Formats: sequence, C-alpha cells, structure tokens
Amino acid sequence: MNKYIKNFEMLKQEQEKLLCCVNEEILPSNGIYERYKNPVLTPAHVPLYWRYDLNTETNPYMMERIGVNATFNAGAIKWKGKYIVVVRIEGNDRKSFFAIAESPNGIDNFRFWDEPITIPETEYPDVNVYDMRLTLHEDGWIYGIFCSERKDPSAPQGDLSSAVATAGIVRTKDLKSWERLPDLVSRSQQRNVVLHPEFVNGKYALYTRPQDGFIDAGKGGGIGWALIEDITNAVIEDEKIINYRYYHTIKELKNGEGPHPIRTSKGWLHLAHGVRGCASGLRYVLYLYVTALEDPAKVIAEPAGYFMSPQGMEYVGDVANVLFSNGWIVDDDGKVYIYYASSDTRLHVATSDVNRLLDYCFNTPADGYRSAISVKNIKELIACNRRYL
Ligand code: M1P
Repeated sequence: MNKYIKNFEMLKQEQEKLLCCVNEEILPSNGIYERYKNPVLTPAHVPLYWRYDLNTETNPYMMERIGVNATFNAGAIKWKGKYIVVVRIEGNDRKSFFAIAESPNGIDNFRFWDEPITIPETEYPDVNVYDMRLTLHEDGWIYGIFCSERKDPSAPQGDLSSAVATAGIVRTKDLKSWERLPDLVSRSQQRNVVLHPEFVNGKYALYTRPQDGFIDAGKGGGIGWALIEDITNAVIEDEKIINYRYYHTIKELKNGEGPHPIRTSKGWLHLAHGVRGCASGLRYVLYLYVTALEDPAKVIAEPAGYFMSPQGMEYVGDVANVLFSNGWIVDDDGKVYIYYASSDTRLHVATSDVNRLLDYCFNTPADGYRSAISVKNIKELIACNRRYL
C-alpha cells in the first residue's frame, strides 16, 4: 500500500469515528435550553465518495477532487421516526446545494443520504441556492422554500457582486424527488421566506422578509406576512409586517423567520434571527416570539434580546459572529431540537421543550427599549428574590 492509499485509509477510519461519536449535553445550562459538545455536521461528515475519486488509476495520489467548505443552515423534519436535516452544503467553489442527513436520535450519528438533492432549475437558472425551510403542510405535501440567488441583471458593468434574492419553491412527498414550482413573485427581493403549516382563511400563508437590496433590508420593516391563493403560482399581492425591526435592539438592521412556527396550547412559537451592526461587522443572534393561535400574524409575547448568541468556537468561521437557524423538530412529548449553524460554517443542535420555551417567552421581560427600564426590571427581580437570599 503506497503512502497516498494509506493516507486515504486513515481518512476513512477517522471519518467513521466521527460519524459514530456520541454527543454530550453541556451542563450546567441556563435552564432555557441545552447546548451539546460537538457540532452535528461539519465538512468532515460529508461522504468521502462525494469528494474523492476512488479509482487509483485516475486518482493516483488519492487527492480530494471536490472540496466542501461548510455544512450549515439546515431545514429539519421528523420523517419515518428519523431526525432529518436538509443541509446547506457549500463547496470550495462557493456554490451551495442541499443534501439530507439523518440521525436516529437528533443529537448525533448524523449520516448523509447517498447523494445530494437535485433541485430542478427554472427557465431562469439559479446561480446559488441555500437555506431551505421545510414545511409539512396540511395539504399533504412537504414544501421546501429556499433562497435563489442570481446576478443582478441591472448591475453596472464591472459590478460582479450585486445579486437578486428570490424565494424558490419545491415540494416532495418522499424527500427524494422534488418538484420545482415557479419562484415566488414579489415586488421586493425576498429571503427567509417560510410556509406556515396550516391554511389561514383557506389560503397558504407565508412569513416573508421584504428587502430593498440583496444584503440591506432597506425600507423592509421586518418579518412580513402574506396570504397566497395558489402555491403553484405564488404571488404576493398584500404583505404586512408582523415583527418589526427596532432601533437599538438585537434586530436593528435585519430580522428573518427561522423554521415554521410550532403550534402550542398558548400560541404559535416562532424562532427567528436578528441582526445588528457593531465594530466587527454584523452580529446574528436567535430570538423567540409567540403569535396568537387564531391569528398567527398577531404577536402576543416577545422576550427582550436574544435567546441564543454565539459562544466560544461558534464565533469563529467564514462569517464570524453569526448564529442562524432555519430548522427545528418537536417530538410528540414536547422535546424540541433546535438546529442552528455557527458562523456560516457548521451545524449544531440545542434541545429544550415546548413548556420551557413558552415559559421563557411569557415570563422574560419584554424589551423596554431604554437602559432605565432594563435596570427597573432587574431591581424588580431582586426585590422578589430578597426573601430567598
Ligand atoms: O451570513 C449570515 C447569513 O446571512 C444571510 O441572512 P440574512 O438574509 O438574514 O441576512 C443569509 O445568507 C444566511 O444564509 C447567512 O447565514
């Protein structure tokens, strides 16, 4: 066995060890959720036969031919008893694509299915696709809404960066063959578009994120809401903002819906991301809010600030200081698996349960928008706690 083949054998053994690695909860936690020691998916989890030519005649040095840069921003669904994530994989060539990985318990032993997903193109091909939100809709289909990115046709000559974000829509019954529907028609650019799982007034309902530019929300005021007559020809006629950006908060610059909300006895539980600017660039954190069961567009609870922010190694990666989530799974017993990515590089899981998350949403003080109110809230808590000290 030559040294190149030996090297490849070592890679195989290391990958098998990684795939079988047991994940451990990190304790103590803040009581709201528990993080885990290891990320659930990294580029090292991607099958070697997607990356290496295994034929020693055509690949005598056993070199990696097609590299993977990152595995992140995954949609999630429980399917046939397995925890499924539709992962955004970004290649060394900067192009993202989707692939499914499954785990028997939701926290470790994730393995990719045998091939990436083929997303059919429209007559106006996507240049890049990413961040799929999965919704098992009451119409019986599993929908995937993702960002389709294309070069801005109106960009001046020499501008090779301006892009246009549109919501691409696919649906499937088996997670294997995917039907492409026409892209969402909207007056503004759209990213972070999510399908609500139930009909509302007999219509499909979308959480949207209108934005003036590819990066800037501009006049786009926050997370939007739109009812759609026909999902096979989805057009936004009317859109209203339901969760606003706000000065000097964690969502001052941008926000976006994460996965579709979870139906609970007290309302629809939402996970979203908020973005603010700071000296080191943009800071992405996760936050929760609740909307009314009878009106999913009406916010009834929203704790101040973030629910999760980057910690330790999570700060480090291709786009530092970012937590992003577009997938969670709720089990029948109420346990919630939150799949979040750190710094656009790797995928993690955190677990909690519906009761704890509702308690957090309804009993954490709402934003007072001023330092004085924050101090007042702390003093009220201290006053109540005096008798326990
Ligand atoms: O780089 C951070 C995130 O930036 C974008 O999110 P948003 O549209 O809210 O700004 C997306 O490109 C997302 O994939 C990425 O994680």
